Parts: sequence; structure tokens; C-alpha cells
Amino acid sequence: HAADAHRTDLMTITRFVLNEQSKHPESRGDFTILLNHIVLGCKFVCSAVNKAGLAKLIGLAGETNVQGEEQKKLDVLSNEVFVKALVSSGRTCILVSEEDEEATFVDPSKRGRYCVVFDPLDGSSNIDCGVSIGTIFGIYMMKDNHEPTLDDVLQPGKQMLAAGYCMYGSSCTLVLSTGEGVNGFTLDPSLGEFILTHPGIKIPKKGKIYSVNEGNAKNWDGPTAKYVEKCKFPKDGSSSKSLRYIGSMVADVHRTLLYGGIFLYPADKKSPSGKLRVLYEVFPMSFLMEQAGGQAFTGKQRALDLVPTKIHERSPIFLGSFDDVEDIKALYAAEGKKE
Ligand code: P6P
Repeated sequence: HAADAHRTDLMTITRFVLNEQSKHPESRGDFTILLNHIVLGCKFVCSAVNKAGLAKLIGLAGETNVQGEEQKKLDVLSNEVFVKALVSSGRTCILVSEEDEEATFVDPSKRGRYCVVFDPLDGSSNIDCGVSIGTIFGIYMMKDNHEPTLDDVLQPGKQMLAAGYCMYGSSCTLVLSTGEGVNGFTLDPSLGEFILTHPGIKIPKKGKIYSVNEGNAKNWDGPTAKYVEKCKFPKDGSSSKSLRYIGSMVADVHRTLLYGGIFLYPADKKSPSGKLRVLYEVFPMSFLMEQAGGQAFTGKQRALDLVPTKIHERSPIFLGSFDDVEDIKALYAAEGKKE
């Protein structure tokens, strides 16, 4: 029966990526293999995060768990899992992780053509109170077949081949773009498979929510302060926006992608480059937003045009519904004219 078809015609993420790959006959399946290893990492972290409360995986490194083993902190453990999964894929040459000060150059015997930048467990300070956290990743192709150098990862976000995040919350949701739109997959724990649940995600053109840490208001610059003021006291008679701020980027961005609105982490006097990291927070989320019909702005330029000079560089970011980001771009442009 047609009604049953969707239940038996399981579109797993692996099948989905293989379908995508079939559109590129020249590809040798390397990307599919790489993605499968990222998915494996996400499944492991999902399982560890869900057990965290029980197995005392949370808290500081050095604590012992019920088995008396020394426990690694969840983000340290997640990082090790992703690094091992990515190296063992045999398809990577450089890895940049939020957890590692230096980039990892993969041994020539295991080297492939892809560079992966990732935050293995973003928002991990929220684990202990059960707030959703996530893995964020972006994938570059190395510039050309030479000895890999940092230049292969210090590329503007627009050069990314793919980006995505996996959110560990009430369900485990993986949102991915390979440059042809955005698709969401939900882990079916009974199958251990990510199933396509959100095909072709498009962000509403305008939203009713703004998402920012109001606690930093005293340090904001003019355009950000003016924009937030407009959200709260609109002059054009429209209704004010709601404030939703979870403080976990993956959760705030996921809500913005599905419901619309704008997420802001502005520069402020204390942190002139903002707080979020360019390579593995700003670029992947900006890539997804553009692919979903939204946009992402740094206060000075299109976020994906930024050329990073350091692997842990930060940038202010305003991302979300196209029209909402347009509004704050106008305020920064007006400020620029005054200078
Ligand atoms: P603040 C979490 O620590 C994080 O890196 C992001 O996930 C989140 O968006 C941001 O920092 C929250 O920062 O300064 O508002 O607590």
C-alpha cells in the first residue's frame, strides 16, 4: 500500500548520499566513505551523551565512574572518537578540531584528499543540565595534490564541499548539506540508522524570533544595539519578536533553520571578534543557512567570503532568515557610511 511505502522504503543517510554520488559519475565514492565515518562518530557520541547522566560520563576529566575507571570528559572522548573515525576512513589529510590546539596532519599511509574541520561536542558546558548539544563539521577538498599544509584548511567557507551538524537532544538529528540544499535525518536507535525525516529544509524568509545573549547588551556596538531595539520596540507598528536563546549553538541554529528568525553572536567591547569560531562554528552554520535560502553576515561581509588566517580564529556572526539578516546588514551599512 502507498501508506506503507514510506515505512518500507527506508531512505537512510547512506542511501541518500549514494543517490547524490550517482549524480557525479566521476566520483570514486570517497566522499560517501568519509561521510559514513562521520555518521559513525555521531552515532557513538549520541549513545555516550544519552548515557552520560547514568554512567557519570559528565563532569571533569579525572573523575572515576561506577566501574572505577578514570572517565574522560565527554568532549575529550568525542574528539578522540571523531579523530580516530576520520583517520581510519583513509580519506582525510588534515583535521582541525576545537579540542586540539594544533591541526592533525594524517600519516601519508592513511591520507586522502579531504580536510575536515569540526567541533566534536559544541555547547558541552550544557551537558550537565540536559540541554541539547551537538557536533558541527565542515569538509574542504585539499587545494591540489601537494604535501598538505594549513593553507588547505584556511580557505573561505564558500569553498566547503559539505557541512552539517548532529544535535543530541530528545532525538538525534543530523542536518547536512552537500551543496544541493539541506536535508535532515533522525537516528532510529532500533535500526542504528539515520532516516531522512526533513527533506529539502528551507528557512522562512522572515521570522518572529531573535536569538542573542542579552546579558552582553552593555558591550554591543551601535548597529547590534539598534537592531535588538527594533526587535523589541518595532517602529513600523509590527509586533515585537520573541527572544529564544538556549546558549547551545546547534540548538539555537536548528530552531532558527526550522522556525525562521535570526541568531546573533555579535562582536563586543570585551571580545572584538565575537566568541564563535570561524572554521567549525561560523562557516558550517553559514553554509547551511545559505543552502536553506537564508544568509549569514559577519558585520562586515558575507560570512562565507571570510578568509581565515588562523585555525581557531573567531568572528561575529548574524545568520538566519534572509529578510532579518538584510535588516541588520542595512544598519551596519548605515554605520559604515557615517565613518
Ligand atoms: P554565551 C557554547 O559554549 C557556545 O560555544 C555555543 O554553543 C553557544 O552559541 C555560545 O557558546 C554561547 O555563548 O556567551 O552566550 O554563553
